[in-house]
Amino acid sequence: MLRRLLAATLCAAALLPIALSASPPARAQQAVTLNVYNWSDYIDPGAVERFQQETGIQVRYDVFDSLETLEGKLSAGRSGYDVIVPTSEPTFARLIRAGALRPLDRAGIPNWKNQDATLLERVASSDPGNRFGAIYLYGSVGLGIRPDKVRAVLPDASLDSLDLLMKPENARALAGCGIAVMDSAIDVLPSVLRWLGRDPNSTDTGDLRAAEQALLAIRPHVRAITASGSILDALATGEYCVAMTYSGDAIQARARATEAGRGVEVAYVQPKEGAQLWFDMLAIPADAPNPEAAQRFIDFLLRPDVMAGITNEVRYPNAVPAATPLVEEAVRGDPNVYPTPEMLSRSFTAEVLSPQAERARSRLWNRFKAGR
Ligand code: N2P
Repeated sequence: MLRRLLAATLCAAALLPIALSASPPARAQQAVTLNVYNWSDYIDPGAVERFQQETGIQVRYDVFDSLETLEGKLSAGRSGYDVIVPTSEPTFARLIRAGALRPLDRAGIPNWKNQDATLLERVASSDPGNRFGAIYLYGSVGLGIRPDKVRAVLPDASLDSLDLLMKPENARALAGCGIAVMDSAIDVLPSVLRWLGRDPNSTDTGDLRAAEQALLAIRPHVRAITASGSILDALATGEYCVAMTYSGDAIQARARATEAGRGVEVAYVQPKEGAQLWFDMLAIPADAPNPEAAQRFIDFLLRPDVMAGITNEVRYPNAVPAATPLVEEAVRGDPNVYPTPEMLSRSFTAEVLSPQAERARSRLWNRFKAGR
């Protein structure tokens, strides 16, 4: 026993210089580069700059715009990333099960406590004990639309339903002014199944066939099945009348369109059928080259002032309640940004499916893209 204690003490002593070098002087840290892999249009660039200035850690920042791309990059191993932002279900949960993530050391993340306990509990279904991830931002899947253009073509259509996109007669009518769907089976199929009145997480062949038929029926009217990032840009310039995408992306497009002042009006539709709700997590790959810098970055992001700046910029809600009073009134009061309890009660979340079921979904998706 004594020997073990002694060994532990020696070990701690040996670690001491490392622990000390984790804090300034900045000179010792100049060589550290933090490799971040985040969604596109998903941070306040000022926050990254501030982190670099405060810590002396250089940030190399890459972006992706679908879970498929993130999973592809990570499954190859040795991604070289220190911080990634997978959605809690299915990607984050899958990465945990595969042993691809490093447990967070809460002692190195004092701002961990700033997170909303109820939301943390919600994501604990994919990460029991919240060992592997802090909540970054969350949101829903719905439609970015140009209400005036849609009304001009479909004066009687209600603007609160996925019917706008999924009913073939609507899609046909709207084809001329532009329909887009983000290129992600993972984030689109659940809503299509829900619209059909089926289980969003169904693996049943009949359900999937129904989803495929519904998608193929609108396929001739869809102009683009493309990266969510390019949908945001095109929505902002008025290229699409209806685009299936992430909530904050549509709301960012609205803000950009308003700023440009060219008369493009954009709105977000959270489907009344029930929207898919997702949580994006801050996580560290098991083989991250700089896990300590990663922890500092996560801690920095969980600061109320930093989080508020991010929400103001990207129009997604965060899980730090102390940040809410610092968020602009218009953003904080927008039920499409911070969903109402009523919206939440109608929402659903994705689940992890078997690899076989995922493959069936991605084959279905490829047929939708090809249009046959
Ligand atoms: C940001 C995309 C939102 C992330 N452009 C969806 N989980």
